[in-house]
Amino acid sequence: MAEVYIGIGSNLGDREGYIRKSLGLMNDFGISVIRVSSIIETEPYGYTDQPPFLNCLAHVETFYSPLHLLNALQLIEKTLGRKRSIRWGPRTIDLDILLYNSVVIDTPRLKIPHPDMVNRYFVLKPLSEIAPDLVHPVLGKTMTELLNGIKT
Ligand code: A4P
Ligand code: MG
Repeated sequence: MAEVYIGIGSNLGDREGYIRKSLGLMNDFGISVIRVSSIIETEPYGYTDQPPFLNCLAHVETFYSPLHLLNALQLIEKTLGRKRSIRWGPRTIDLDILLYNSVVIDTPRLKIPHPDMVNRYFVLKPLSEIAPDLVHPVLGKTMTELLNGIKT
């Protein structure tokens, strides 16, 4: 059984509804949701000409391998009407694998830990809420330390 943290974001339509539905679909797909962080509203990061996001994070347990998990999450995104257009652009739902046990993967299709998570408030804030002492497998720092590192 793997311990996994999944970043969830939505900035189109009924944002909270899409987040709730994605959590229900994860459970249906054998991705057991253990805990969900608070939902926070954040300004768009990267491509900024788009509506604000609702972001949160789910701690899940699953028997899926990392690649199978990615496939399942992409199927859930598709089910909830996600259309891939511009990179970092608006979306009904975005499900990113942030951490999978202490696994490190660096392939074009899948990168774990998520390479940009350490720069993102909307990832580190909820991680610090539900897993403050969890250690980043590459950087060796806790989520709280990483969050403090990006505060100006
Ligand atoms: N991929 C590689 N590693 C992973 C991983 N760990 N988890 C690949 C999920 N997918 C991973 O993603 C493109 C490809 O990344 C996938 O096909 C998969 O094979 P995508 O979801 O199709 O496209 P994207 O989300 O537009 O691109 P990207 O680079 O994944 O963007 P992010 O990192 O998802 O960022 N601002 C705020 N405030 N809140 C947000 O949630 N999100 C984004 C998107 C930008 N700005 C934001 C937010
Ligand atoms: Mg994504």
